[in-house]
Parts: sequence; structure tokens; C-alpha cells
Amino acid sequence: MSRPEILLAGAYPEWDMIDLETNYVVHKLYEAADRDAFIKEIGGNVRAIATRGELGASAELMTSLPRLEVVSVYGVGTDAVNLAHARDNGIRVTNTPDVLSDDVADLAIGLLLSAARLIPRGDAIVRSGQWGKAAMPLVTRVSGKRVGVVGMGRIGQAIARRAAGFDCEIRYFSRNPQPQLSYVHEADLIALASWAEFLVVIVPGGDATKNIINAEILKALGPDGILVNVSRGSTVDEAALIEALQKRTIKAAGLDVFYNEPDIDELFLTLDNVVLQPHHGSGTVETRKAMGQLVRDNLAAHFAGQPLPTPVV
Ligand code: 8YV
Repeated sequence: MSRPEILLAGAYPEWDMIDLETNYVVHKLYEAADRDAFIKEIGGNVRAIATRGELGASAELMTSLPRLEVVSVYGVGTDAVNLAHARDNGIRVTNTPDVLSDDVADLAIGLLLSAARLIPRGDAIVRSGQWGKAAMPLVTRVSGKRVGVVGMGRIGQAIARRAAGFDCEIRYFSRNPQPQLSYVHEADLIALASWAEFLVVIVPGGDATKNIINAEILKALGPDGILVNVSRGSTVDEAALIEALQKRTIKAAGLDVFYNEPDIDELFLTLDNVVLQPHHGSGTVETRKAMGQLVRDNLAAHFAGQPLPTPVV
């Protein structure tokens, strides 16, 4: 039987490529010099897209592939996939939930510790031979503080468990309150930000959460507050955040995600009270192997006519 043809929207690790190229004819969109011409040439045969969380699949891309059956996302977030278009056109969509929750939560805590304890600043002082010459400022304690978690899905819960391990008090804001959890649900995001010393954002991206962290929320968080974002850049009003960091109306931020990745607002680079990461919450070998496996399992199940392991649509 001939191998199904798939479109790879972005690069995958070597270990996934070996398997994908054995089982499919793989067309690499990201290597095409002229994407339109490339799609015109191969698009008629493509039955699946393998993409990544931040790349997704637009309605335009899906429309240009008339035999498209399934979009498999290497990531949990599907905000960059036009789900309505997929639904309307009978195109299945899968993602990689659960396997990345622990790593994203670990990075959220890492960013919180880095921003509060000024770990990058301390490293720079030691590395540059300034120890004993440049003053390392006294920093902010994390243990025992009040942590507001914005979004209490699987990753939010993993973040809350970790923060509880630091003896922090936890409250959360969520569209879907989780009565089985012992944390206090706060229906008003401004009230949560006023209460919290640290605010950690982990809601899904998309229109419903666009700029939910705005100037008003940052004002409520206040001059001793620290913001951590491991969700999507779109959830935070970046102009408001940059202004709050510049004017120190919040203390600091730790960010893994940005509005325009990877070409982020250069003003972030001028600030000494923000810790920056290149969207790498799920970027451990262990988790990326599990994510790749799940992408491949979903594709294999689809082409074998089996139930999809992790369907979204
Ligand atoms: C990315 C993510 O998919 O899970 C998500 O939604 O954003 C990430 O895990 C990752 O950057 C791989 O491209």
C-alpha cells in the first residue's frame, strides 16, 4: 500500500522524522522557498498536516489541501488551528495534552523563582567577576506567598500543586471552577490580582482570553507583584505589561510566551526586571519524545481507521 502523504508545517526532532518518513511521504512546508508554489505542487495529495502548537493550521492552509482529513498538533494549545473550519469541513484535529503538563508547570515555577530571586542577575555577577564588587540586591521570597493562578486546567493544577509545595496559599480564576480542588475560586480576575503577590497565567490562547491580563489587572497586582506567563502571548496586553515593568508598577515578570514570537517586542530586552524564555515550557527531551509519539499515534490511528487517542475535533 502506498504511504499517505502528509504536510509538515514545522521541524520535528530527528527521532520523529525517522518514524514519519518510514510511514508517510513527508512534505516539509517550512523548507519551501515559495510556499504557495509548493502547496500548488503537492497539496492535492496531502491527507494530513502535522503541525506545532504555535504554528497551528489556518483555514487558508486547510482549504488549499482538498484531500485533508486530519491535523495533528504537536502541543496542547489549538488556538492557532481554525477549529471551526476543521469542524465544518469534517477535518479531525488532535493535540498532545497531559504529557507536557509537568514540564510547563516546572518552567512556570522556574520563571517565578528566577524573577523573584533574580537568579539571572546573580549568575551575571558571578560570571563577570563582579562578585564582591557589584552589589547583589536583596531579593523577594517565594515560599509562603499568595499565588493567583489564572486558568485551572491540567497545567494550572500542576502549577498549583508545585506552589503548594512552597507553602504558598493558592486562589484561582477559571471559566470552569473545579469544586473538587481545595483552592479558593475567585470569579473576579481583578480581585484575584489584588489578593495575589504572584500571578501565573495558564489559560488557553484565543479570542476568549485575548489581553485578559490588561493594565487594570497589572495595577491590581501592584508594585510588589510578579507576573508569570506560560500560556500564550495573546493573553497579556504587552504594551501595558512593558509600561508596568518600565514604571515598576509591578515588580517583575517571567515570560515564556510573547505576542509576536520569535520577533518579540525589543523593549523587553531593555528591561532588567523581566526573565525571558524562548517558548520552551514543553522543551525537555522526555516531554518532546512523548509529544512526538502522541502525534504519530494519532496519525497512525487515523489512517488505520481506529479511534484517535487525543481528539480535539
Ligand atoms: C509548543 C505549546 O507546541 O503545547 C503547546 O501548546 O505551545 C508548545 O508545547 C511547542 O513549542 C512545540 O512547537
